[in-house]
Amino acid sequence: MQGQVYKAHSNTYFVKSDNKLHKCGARGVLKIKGDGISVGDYVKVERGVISEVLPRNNHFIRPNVSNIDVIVAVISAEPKPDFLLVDKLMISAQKEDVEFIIAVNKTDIDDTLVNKVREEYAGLPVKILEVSATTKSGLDQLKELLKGKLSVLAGQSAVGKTSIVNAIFNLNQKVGDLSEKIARGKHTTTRSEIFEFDEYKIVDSPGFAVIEADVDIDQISECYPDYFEHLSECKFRGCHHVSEPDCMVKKLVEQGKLSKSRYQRYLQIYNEIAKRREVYEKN
Ligand SMILES: Nc1nc2c(ncn2[C@@H]2O[C@H](COP(=O)(O)OP(=O)(O)OP(=O)(O)O)[C@@H](O)[C@H]2O)c(=O)[nH]1
Ligand SMILES: [Mg+2]
Ligand SMILES: [Zn+2]
Repeated sequence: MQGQVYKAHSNTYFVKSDNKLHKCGARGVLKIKGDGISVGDYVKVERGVISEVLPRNNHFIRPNVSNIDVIVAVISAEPKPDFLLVDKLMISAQKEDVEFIIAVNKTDIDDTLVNKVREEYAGLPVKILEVSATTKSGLDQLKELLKGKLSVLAGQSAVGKTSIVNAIFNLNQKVGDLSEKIARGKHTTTRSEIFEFDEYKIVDSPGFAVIEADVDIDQISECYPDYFEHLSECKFRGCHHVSEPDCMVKKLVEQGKLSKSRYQRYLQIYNEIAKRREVYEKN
């Protein structure tokens, strides 16, 4: 039998095949490898045991999902928006060549954040939507963009990812209490899982404060389309736009033609990746 992994609970996997969910185990070697089996994987099952993971179109570390068509980064005014996280999600999407959407949620309590988001991500290949899980405003438009695709909702804890899935599918899953979450750092959703409804397949994922973009230092600037288009105007061919002289990206940031805050976050991500490589090379 072949099918797709819809959810994974420690060593048990639920594989959808012939419109049914089958509870399966997995061969030892597949479990040991960290990225052995993930939600979204197409797998071969023999006698109730996953024996093989078929080649993936793409793979993400956090949330741990594969074969994704579109990433929806959810943000809200409360909890405070984390643009660093949005940037990292966008880097992953660029690297894996996956469509990227930013859903600004909770517009029923704040309608100003969307302007900031539009400014910050101007000219980039991203669709920015205003939604509210509470009033359901904007959800039809979001739904339209997700039709026929496997999408994943990602973003900080308590931005309303599960609330959006509930509102779209008229479900009644547990959502968290915002104040409790911020106080205790508790996540309400603990595992990624595919929800399927007609032509929609959506992965609701647990919120992460930090997410690792699986990119190397030489690849990161290529994951910034707004910087990549100016690379030929930089003095150095492989310019990282950090400490190189005559860098067009830095010039445009200084002139206010590229967002200063996005560039500062770029440096932060760049340094994080550089540090990780140093540690890796030492060991
Ligand atoms: N006012 C308002 N509150 C919302 C909206 N969407 C979600 N909330 C509230 O935000 C809180 C967190 O919602 P969740 O859906 O649990 O958030 P989550 O992103 O799934 O959080 P994790 O599962 O921890 O990652 C709950 O109290 C929701 O009622 C919205 O559109 N407007
Ligand atoms: Mg949730
Ligand atoms: Zn440069």
